Amino acid sequence: MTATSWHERAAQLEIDGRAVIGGQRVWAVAGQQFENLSPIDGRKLGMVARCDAADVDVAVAVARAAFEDRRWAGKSPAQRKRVLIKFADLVQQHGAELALLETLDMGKPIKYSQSVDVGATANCLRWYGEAIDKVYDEIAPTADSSLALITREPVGVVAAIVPWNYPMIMAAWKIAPALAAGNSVVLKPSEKSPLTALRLADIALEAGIPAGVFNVLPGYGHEAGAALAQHMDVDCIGFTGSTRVGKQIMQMAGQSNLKRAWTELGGKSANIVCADCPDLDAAVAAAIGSIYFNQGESCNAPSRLFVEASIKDQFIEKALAMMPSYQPGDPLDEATVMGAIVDATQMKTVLSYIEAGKADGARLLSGGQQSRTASGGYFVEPTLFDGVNSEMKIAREEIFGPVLSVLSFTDLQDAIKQANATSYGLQAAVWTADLSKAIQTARALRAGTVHVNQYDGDDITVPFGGYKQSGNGRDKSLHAFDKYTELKTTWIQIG
Ligand code: TXE
Repeated sequence: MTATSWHERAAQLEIDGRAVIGGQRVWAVAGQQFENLSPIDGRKLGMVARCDAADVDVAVAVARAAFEDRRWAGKSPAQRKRVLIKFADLVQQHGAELALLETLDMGKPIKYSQSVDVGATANCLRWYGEAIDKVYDEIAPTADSSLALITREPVGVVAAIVPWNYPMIMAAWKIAPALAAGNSVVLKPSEKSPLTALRLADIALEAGIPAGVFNVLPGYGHEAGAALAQHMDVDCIGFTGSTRVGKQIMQMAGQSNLKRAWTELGGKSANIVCADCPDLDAAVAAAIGSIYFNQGESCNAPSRLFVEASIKDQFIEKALAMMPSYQPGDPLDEATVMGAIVDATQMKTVLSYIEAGKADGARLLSGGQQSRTASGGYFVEPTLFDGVNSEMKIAREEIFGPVLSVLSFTDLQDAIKQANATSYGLQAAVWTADLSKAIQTARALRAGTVHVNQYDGDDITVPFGGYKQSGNGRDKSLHAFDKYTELKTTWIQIG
């Protein structure tokens, strides 16, 4: 489709901002709404239900009832598999609409909404559907006089609170394993990007997920989100978002019913490029591509680039040559690779970090400005700082924008030490042709994922999550079932 036809389609879109509870589209009990604005041009997309504690009470009661009567949990894994695969197929059939909603709502390029977000969402639903009837329980090696069965059961009512950077994918990472395992779910999307989550709930119903099993409540974090985290009848919460809110979620879980709380939080990932890097062009392309992808709004973005001093000038020269291809463009143009920042607040945050970098004495080599101001939207140029050190604010805090900081090193052990000198521990990378050095460095890096000679390793089959204040538990892979199931032991006396 051309940019014009995407714009025409966007103009005809009808936005339904009502919540989905018990299979019905409903406004918030108190009748409150909020405006949904597009970061592409500031245009109002529609009104959305501003759900709060009263709506959470209704949705959790509906989800509990659905869990108790076993309308979903009581289906065989093979039956749940069929429904989830249909759900995945329907997500693909509705792919153009979902991609358009995602782009309009949070500003990412339509090219990636289609190829990455829709594809990964469908793949995630399909994979957990496919997996669930292949997971076996266990029998413990006890004495002959007894039999001890170790079985997995759904935890019950799962609340999922997700952010705005990959609205559909983050929702899928929570709901797919939770639903496959037989739970009921209440999903709260970010107030900055609620639209695709609401459509996913419609599509789930069409696929055959029984009403009440998957509910979606749009609303603010301190209202609907906090009410879910504090609720006495929510058994488990799966959260992705900032470390600040992740800490609050764990406190609220502890102060209420000790619901299981799983958090996937921020990052400040280090990418270490040694002078013996086997392919410098690939290292430059990965460093640049990974920080500017999704406008830098990725928790695993490699925002700290450690380059060995002897190759730094060469590396930066090659990096600067790539910058023109990452200039922000119209997100509805299929050629665009850098879209809009999610909203004015986030754009101001990113620009203020750029000012902090300059004030701290980092050298701004490229970008640093707002861009496409005439559009009425929120765009920031891809930005590259050299001469950064680990004490600077831009090297310590998560920016969540297209800002890359280059730090140089002469001693690998010192680079590893600096890479680990952060409260985060989501991802890291090392580039070297020396296998022993690669493995030793990968072992020393305190991160949930370490890449060697690449940064794009990503598959639904591998766990995703962090060490330290990047969170606990893991999304993706069979390990995600650990979060949404309880282990039960049943002792049986024999003879
Ligand atoms: O995230 P929040 P924000 C980081 C990133 C970004 C910063 C702020 O650095 O610049 O966080 O983004 C809900 N109780 N990440 O403010 O607030 C909220 O409604 C319960 C990293 O948008 O953490 C939304 O649904 N819920 C990150 C979700 O939490 C609450 C992705 C995330 O919002 C709540 C997003 C509360 N008190 C931001 N307050 C990543 N790791 O991918 C908010 N929420």
